[in-house]
Amino acid sequence: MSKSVLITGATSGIGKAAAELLATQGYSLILCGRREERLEELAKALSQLTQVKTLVFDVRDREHVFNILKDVGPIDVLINNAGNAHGLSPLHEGDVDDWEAMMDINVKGLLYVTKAITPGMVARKSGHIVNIGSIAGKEAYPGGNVYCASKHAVDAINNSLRMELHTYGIRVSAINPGLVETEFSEVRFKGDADRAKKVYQGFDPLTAQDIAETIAFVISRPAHVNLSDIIIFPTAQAASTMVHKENG
Ligand code: NDP
Ligand code: 8X3
Repeated sequence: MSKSVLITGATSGIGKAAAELLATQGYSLILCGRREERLEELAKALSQLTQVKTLVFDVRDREHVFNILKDVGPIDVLINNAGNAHGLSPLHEGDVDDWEAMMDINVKGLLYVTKAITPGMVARKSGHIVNIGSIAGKEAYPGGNVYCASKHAVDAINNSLRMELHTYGIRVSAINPGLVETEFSEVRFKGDADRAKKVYQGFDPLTAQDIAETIAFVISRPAHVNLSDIIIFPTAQAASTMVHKENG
């Protein structure tokens, strides 16, 4: 039987690219996100290749998360990908609603989904959890404050989970990308497409496909191999604040 993979945040960027790639590799998919139309469109396309189910929910809605995932069936691979940055202001100018969103989505949402899925993995003594962290979970940068805190939390959760679950034969892996050109910056800058575009100008950023390929590699290692913590940069980036751009 094909392995089942649940992907949060499958409506765009990294999650969508992962769904598209994994569909070609014989996994059955459970695709999650809030934008139902996008999910259905993707499911329709990928159902030519594999079995696809969609679940529409906001990871912040604790009760809904537990209810909707209660009957999801055995999940072999959980890809905790849903998340975003909201704003890039110094803390003293920051918008508290943005902070709430990042902590609620990137940290608490990831926890709710993981709590809903993990008991089944423990009972079956098998499974793989892949957490999409960030270089922002390894370093801080100006304006990153709460986003960095949320991704540092993902880093800590990833490490604790691995220690808690390795005795059950469950793998826990983190993939921590640098700059990936997706809808991420448009969300961060609240729909300001020009400002978002500038983030990725003057160098070759990572693509969602690059991260999808990394996910596919991580989950296709033999059962005794766990790639526990990966940092992946575009070649032009050496740290959060160090990007070599042409013309400055
Ligand atoms: P996108 O904005 O393209 O995708 C974000 C995804 O998260 C969407 O599918 C969105 O779906 C989902 N999402 C956001 N909020 C919620 C919510 N409240 N409930 C459910 N789903 C939600 O960005 P990326 O693909 O770049 O981001 C994916 C992950 O990668 C994030 O965790 C991000 O922090 C991380 N990352 C991104 C980097 C980058 O440079 N792009 C670098 C390092 C890490 P919908 O809106 O339909 O709910
Ligand atoms: C996304 C990459 O540098 O914008 O996590 O924080 S960055």
